[in-house]
Amino acid sequence: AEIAVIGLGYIGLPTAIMFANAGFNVTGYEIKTDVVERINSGKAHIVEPDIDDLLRKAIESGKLRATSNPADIREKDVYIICVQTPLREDRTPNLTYLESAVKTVAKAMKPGALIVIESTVPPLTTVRMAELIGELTGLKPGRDFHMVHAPERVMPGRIFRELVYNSRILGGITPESAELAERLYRSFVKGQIFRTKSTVSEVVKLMENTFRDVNIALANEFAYLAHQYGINVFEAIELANSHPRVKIHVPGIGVGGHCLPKDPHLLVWPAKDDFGLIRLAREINDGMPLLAKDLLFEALRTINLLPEKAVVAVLGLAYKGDSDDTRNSPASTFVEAIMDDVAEVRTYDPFVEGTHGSLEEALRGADAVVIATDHTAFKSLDWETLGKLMRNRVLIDGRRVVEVPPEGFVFKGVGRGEY
Ligand code: SAJ
Repeated sequence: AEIAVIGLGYIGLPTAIMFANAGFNVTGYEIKTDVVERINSGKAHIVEPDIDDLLRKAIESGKLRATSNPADIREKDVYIICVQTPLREDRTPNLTYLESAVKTVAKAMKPGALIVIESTVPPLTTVRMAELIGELTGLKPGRDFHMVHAPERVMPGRIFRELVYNSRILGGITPESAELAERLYRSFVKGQIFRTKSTVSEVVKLMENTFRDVNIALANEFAYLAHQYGINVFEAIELANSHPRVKIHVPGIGVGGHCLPKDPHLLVWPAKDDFGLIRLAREINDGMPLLAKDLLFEALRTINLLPEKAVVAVLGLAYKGDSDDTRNSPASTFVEAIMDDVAEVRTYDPFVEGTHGSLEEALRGADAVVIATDHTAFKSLDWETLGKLMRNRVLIDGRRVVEVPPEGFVFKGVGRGEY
């Protein structure tokens, strides 16, 4: 079968590579022409373990080619849509990328084609998109073409392993659609494959991330409590988790990335009723950078430094450890939240361009350091030496990176009520 993958981002590119290396002829369609050029020269535009080797293999074998020309994806057997479905300012889903991808496919496809949506979408979207294709082409969904929602469930940083070994949910608009998709995905998936209806797979995907978001919100609420009672929330969580049926998540400076901050909103958006728990969890998690801000200002008060005089160095810009992805990063929210109140905000991240190119430069003459991302490299820093570069020594840990507060620092951390 000839495959076209629409959208070559964090999910589309790895998926295109997997199908190409499984032996399919894959055309990757992407509107950003600089990305297309890069990929065709064998270089990935995203950071992910093993991606460069696997991409080079796919390009050199001639099985994968990227293009910005819609004519190159005409009359393929399979279309796999991997475009983003972000939120608008008002927290409603922006489906314009998806709709435009679907229209591109409708123009290019022939009868009998299988169309797969891997993007995370609000419930009922796949059925609606099938209807839209039907209107645009005059073809009948389920009879003249097949359509499936096959949500991606991979974790950045482990994408190639999880693409192979995770189980996969394939939601068809008809049973036959799901069967066709199963045959396709079996070419590289070693995990279980479950077939269901498209609305079920849409809900399943959104429930998974909502489950994680709500659980993190609970952990974050426990962190607030720990400050009230003067205890270390991490010690309490570890002890609670020794119970056989308790598994509390990890509190921190916030919940970022492209999925968790968005998916709970997508889940409830088409529903008629209001869903308080899911919305409240989002609010708690969105508010965490402000707890970190409070801790910073408390610490500055301890050393009698007015915020407007303070030089603050933020370590980490990525939304999570050892990633270069800054989408919805709590670090950015934190920076914005303190920007107008302090003299200077500096940023340093080993994987992302910040205001300063090295940790030492960022810390020289600074009054406070705030750790906003749990990069492995931050866990073994020599604070005694780094402290000597600083004008004042305030250390705020938003991510449980510092286990024992270093000597000579005023230390505060999210959930660290004991200091
Ligand atoms: N975080 C916490 N506490 C925790 C776990 C995470 O504060 O206990 C924070 C992280 O620091 C980060 C954010 O949450 O800022 C999200 O990170 P993550 O590692 O939970 O998830 P993502 O966004 O990298 O990937 C998630 C995964 N979903 C689940 O684990 C249910 C992944 O499997 C999905 O494929 C992905 O979303 C997606 O694309 O939907």
